[in-house]
Amino acid sequence: MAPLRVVITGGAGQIAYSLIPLIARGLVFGPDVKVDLRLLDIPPAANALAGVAMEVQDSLFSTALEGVLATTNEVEAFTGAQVAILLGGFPRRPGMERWDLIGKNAGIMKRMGELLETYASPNCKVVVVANPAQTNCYILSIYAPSLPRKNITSLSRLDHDRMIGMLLHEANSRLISDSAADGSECVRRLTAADVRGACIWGNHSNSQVPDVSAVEFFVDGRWVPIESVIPDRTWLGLSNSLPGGGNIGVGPEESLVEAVRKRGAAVLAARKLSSAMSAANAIAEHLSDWLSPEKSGHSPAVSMGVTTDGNPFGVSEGIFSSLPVRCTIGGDWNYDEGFSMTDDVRRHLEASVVELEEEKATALKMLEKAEAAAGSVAGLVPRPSL
Ligand code: NAX
Repeated sequence: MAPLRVVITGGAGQIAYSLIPLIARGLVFGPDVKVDLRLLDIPPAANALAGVAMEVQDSLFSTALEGVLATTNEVEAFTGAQVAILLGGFPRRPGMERWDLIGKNAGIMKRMGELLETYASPNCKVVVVANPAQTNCYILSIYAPSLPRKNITSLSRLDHDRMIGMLLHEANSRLISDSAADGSECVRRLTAADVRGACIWGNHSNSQVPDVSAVEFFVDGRWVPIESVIPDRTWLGLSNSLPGGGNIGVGPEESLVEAVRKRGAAVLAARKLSSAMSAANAIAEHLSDWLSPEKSGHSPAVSMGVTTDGNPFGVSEGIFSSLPVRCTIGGDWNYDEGFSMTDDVRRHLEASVVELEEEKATALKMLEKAEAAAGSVAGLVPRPSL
């Protein structure tokens, strides 16, 4: 079988550095799938990229890696790409407004869309990680109009996994201290496979809505509701004590919701670098649930940034948002219609959707401005369905 051609933009960056070994060891696309890896970065990062290529060679990856090309030539990188992992973006600099960042990255995503449209495989599967990830998906969808919109996704799995990690930490502490208190045998530690029903809704930003209202744990051979293990409704964000219902993100102590929203900032403050190992792992999980022949069709509901067109949750169409999906056999996914939203979650999601719509409008405005400045007379030609 011909190797799977995978392009990673931002190949010299820190997430790529953690992601490449996962791909090369067969942990993303399956152990039997050979990968032809194309690492793209911009010319100022060419030396760093060459260093990464040297390290790939020195690592003697033979399991899943058929070849690796490190290049600053966009066409070479995107030609025939069957999977595109878009990490490359403009970083936020001190003093830079959020809207400036959206404008800079919209320009990069416009170019990525054009490359996908012209050079990639017509069924290329895309995961956008570079921020603002969901809005970047929207820009891609305009400039790669032939690519099925379902093929364009963004990473919200890191937020999802952060929430699961925090739930497991809390649940295991409680189960262990309960068993010590009543003198029973040491309990089995819960793992990620023992949690279901978690979802991140909305934008990959502080407005995201981490939702545990349907979470269940697998304890003593059966699925039990979250509150039977973690009865602290305030910490979980399930309390209805505030006027208007619910207290998502509000409370005297940091709630789970706030902790998930601030986790990226907490890692950055501690490491002086943004999340990379966990981001790479989340990308690997996102892709393997979606595309690995071993896992495809067997995954539980997960959070993915996807098109809202035709969604059953009442989220306005024409944007990309994190929603619960189930991956299906053959590299497809469907909305998880079994998820019902509480009124509280819906209220918070509406605010996040407003933010996504504002980001989209800003990105389009910035692109129009850039095109006008470049003397383009063509202007934007949005897809007719928008
Ligand atoms: P780095 O700054 O380490 O790497 C980014 C790389 O992209 C650099 O090597 C840069 O030269 C390259 N690049 C810039 N413009 C490019 C272009 N036009 N074509 C190709 N390469 C280009 O960032 P890293 O920590 O790897 O993070 C990558 C992106 O992921 C950032 O935008 C970051 O904000 C975003 N994140 C998104 C997350 C999510 O959950 N969606 C979480 C992790 C991460 O923060």
